[in-house]
Amino acid sequence: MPRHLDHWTLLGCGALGGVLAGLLAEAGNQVSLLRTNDAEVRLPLQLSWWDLQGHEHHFEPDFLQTKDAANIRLLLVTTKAYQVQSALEPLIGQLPSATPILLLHNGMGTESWVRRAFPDNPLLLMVTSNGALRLGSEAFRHTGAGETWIGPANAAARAWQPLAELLARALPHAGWSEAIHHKQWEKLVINAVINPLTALSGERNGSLLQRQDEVEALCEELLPLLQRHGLSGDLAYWRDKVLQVARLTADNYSSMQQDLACGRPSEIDFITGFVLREAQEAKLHLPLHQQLYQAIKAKETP
Ligand code: KPL
Repeated sequence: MPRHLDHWTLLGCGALGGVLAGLLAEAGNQVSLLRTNDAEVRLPLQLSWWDLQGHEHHFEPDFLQTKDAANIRLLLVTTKAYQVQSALEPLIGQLPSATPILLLHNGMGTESWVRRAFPDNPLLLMVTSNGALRLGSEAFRHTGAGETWIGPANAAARAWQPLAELLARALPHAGWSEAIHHKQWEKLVINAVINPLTALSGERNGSLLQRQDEVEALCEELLPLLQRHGLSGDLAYWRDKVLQVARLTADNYSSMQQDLACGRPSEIDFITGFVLREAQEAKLHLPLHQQLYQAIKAKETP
């Protein structure tokens, strides 16, 4: 089993990153936060987070900068998808090639760049349905228990399967998946339906329970693409899967709704944009998803 498994360095500390940092620290792992940009950090860094039972926790992670890259043994990237490249770029040639990189974000499409930039590092992908909320720059709340999966994106990553056990000690449910791309696609379908619809309406996820025809039509358009990527499941399967998440997260605002409401860029290029690029390659037309993409882009750019 590779050494230093219990020292995690997190790049990106948004809602999910903050909660993961808290859960990992609570389970006895050493947690460091890395900044590769010049953003100022107030030290000592004190993170507060609230668990699912509403209990408050505090901890003080180490704070690392790009110059400390040689000491990073395990890198968990939890930035938004559109920040992955700029956040990792300063680490090219600095990060030890034996250090595994774990990518965790909504959407797909960052993997090929990371693969090119860090060709020798073990590359793992992570998918989670845990809910998290950012309450302030250093305060987070775990809002929903979910499943977490990690799996290999290259051959070197296969030796890192024990990470799944380590995560399982910290998170409600975590496991290893050799079919991690399928897990990513499943989450992608959910995000491609729930996120743009709620971001445009400004409503909570539960509002989609009254819009089942639209949910179904969006799922139907995706079916040929999903089949092409080896995902079985008929229309009823995908519609019910999306509606189940809408039901379980009924009181939540989707991340895209929150991003647009706060004037931040959205992850649309890595969710619907990724879907449309894949569809184009397969010569498939997805007019409803195309419309959603354009509508979000119009709302995103003032
Ligand atoms: O992942 C999500 C998101 O908001 O990005 C869902 C599952 C839709 C929960 O809100």
